[in-house]
Amino acid sequence: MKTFNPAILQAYFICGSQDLPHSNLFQVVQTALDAGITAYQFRDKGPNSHLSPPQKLAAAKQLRQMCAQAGVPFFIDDDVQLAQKVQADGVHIGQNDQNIHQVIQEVGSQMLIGYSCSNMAEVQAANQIKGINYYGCGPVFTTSSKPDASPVIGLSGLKKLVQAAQRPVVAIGGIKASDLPAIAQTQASGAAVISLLTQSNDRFAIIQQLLQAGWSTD
Ligand code: TZP
Ligand code: MG
Repeated sequence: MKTFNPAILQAYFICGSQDLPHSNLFQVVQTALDAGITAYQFRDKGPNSHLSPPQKLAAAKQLRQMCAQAGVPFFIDDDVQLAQKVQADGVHIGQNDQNIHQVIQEVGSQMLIGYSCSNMAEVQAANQIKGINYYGCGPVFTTSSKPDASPVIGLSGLKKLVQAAQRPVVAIGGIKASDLPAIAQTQASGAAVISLLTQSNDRFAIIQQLLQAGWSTD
């Protein structure tokens, strides 16, 4: 069993090739690791991904190693097979991805499991499922990184989901640095971000702000 420390949700960086059309994925992730992100998720999907399946496997292997070297948990989005191939620390599963019960059965004893919950019904259903470590709740704000995102829930929606959740929550979707104190006030355990870091020219400063937002440690 992997032990799960909710503090890994504080500064949770997500990206894949589709998020970095003009820069080197490995360099960006290495900078983020050096600056202190607490988790990294390789999420490579959609029409703008520019990795073939073999390139995706090679990238996952390299990113996995970089995270291990930094002592930062490495998650894979929506691809249990790939996560197994590279011995990821965890998988993140969406409501429309592989069935969560199947995933728990296949890898729950080896890997951490995150699950996306965008509304109260999804949180309440997820609370009944044994073996999930955290929920990703959002989009809190409008996001341009996920074209098929669920409706925006806002800070008040996030707060309600955090209250109902029987697991730690990482907030996601359209989060900017100026939003972090308000997000932390909802008692979320952290923020998961793509564009806040991929589109920043001062990743170090942003990551300090993520780390210092005053997260709930419940
Ligand atoms: N799931 C819900 S919103 C989102 C995902 C993967 C995208 C988050 O990206 P950004 O750029 O931080 O809004
Ligand atoms: Mg997904």
